[in-house]
Amino acid sequence: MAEKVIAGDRRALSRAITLVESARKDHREEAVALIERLAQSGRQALRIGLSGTPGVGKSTFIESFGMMLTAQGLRVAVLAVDPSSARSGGSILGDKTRMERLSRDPNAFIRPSPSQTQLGGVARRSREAVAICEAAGFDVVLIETVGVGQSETVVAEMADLFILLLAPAGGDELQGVKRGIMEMADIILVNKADGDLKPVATRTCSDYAGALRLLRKRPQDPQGYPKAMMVSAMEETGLQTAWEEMQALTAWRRENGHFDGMRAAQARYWFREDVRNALLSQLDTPEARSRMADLAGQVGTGGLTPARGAEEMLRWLRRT
Ligand SMILES: Nc1nc2c(ncn2[C@@H]2O[C@H](COP(=O)(O)OP(=O)(O)OP(=O)(O)O)[C@@H](O)[C@H]2O)c(=O)[nH]1
Ligand SMILES: [Mg+2]
Repeated sequence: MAEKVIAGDRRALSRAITLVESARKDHREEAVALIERLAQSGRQALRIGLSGTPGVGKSTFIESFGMMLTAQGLRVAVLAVDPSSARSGGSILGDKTRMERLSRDPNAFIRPSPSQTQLGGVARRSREAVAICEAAGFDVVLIETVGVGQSETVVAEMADLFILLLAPAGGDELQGVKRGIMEMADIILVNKADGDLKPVATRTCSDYAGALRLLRKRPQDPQGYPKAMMVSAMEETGLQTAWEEMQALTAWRRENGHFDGMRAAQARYWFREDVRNALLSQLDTPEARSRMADLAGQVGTGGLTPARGAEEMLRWLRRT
């Protein structure tokens, strides 16, 4: 399968992603071996994380930005990190029909997000899907997430560039974008800078440019970054400039060791997350749950102190 993925076989690519999405234990072992083998390909894509609230224009942006890149001869993969399986209308699955031009483009590959509820599991799968697309020779991997709390962090931890898409907003409120999210952004794109919205977009953009300048300087940024810029995904304006900024920032980071440094830090992060998640999953068996419930009952009636109960539980886990 690894050979086929590296050779650019589409079906193998889809099957490889299905494999890493599987929760079955034997599949997991195969997946770990596959990812290990694929890592030897030494190929690197530019991984771009994209976040934004529902309706801001992520799908429209990915379609027009993706089409622009493929027109330049680049191969583009699109993945999604979607923590809630409940989402229907805005899911990338429904989008495959909406991203109509891009999904028909032979130089593009769009993978709907697996329906999942647990962010930890989604994160690992998406990260491995990124690695698979990278080994398959894509030049750019776009990872989309809807802005709902933790998922931005997850995406930022697997991307070389984190792009925040925002809508033009009247008033002086900075759209309630959390400081933590702002601090992750490498480039803010104010979308819908067209028609009647243009003047509002201009003001929103300069508001955010100002807000970005107030943030603490990060070592991975050259002078003038992070940047806020205007685009119109619909009218396809500003996209080339945005792409040039992304490339310039990436080039600088490569030259200054930050690109590799960030990837190394991310690898360490995911290593720790995998250990943490594996430990947590030990609590997620029927036996463990029933043991927990039993001990919790005893703690509730005062038969056991919380500390003693926890000790009992850990001892039980080590035995099993
Ligand atoms: N005027 C204008 N409208 C846009 C632009 N980009 C997207 N829209 C419109 O905004 C609406 C939402 O666009 P989507 O691309 O579906 O937004 P999304 O962020 O993918 O939304 P979810 O998938 O629900 O999270 C649609 O009606 C688009 O036509 C733009 O550049 N200008
Ligand atoms: Mg969408």
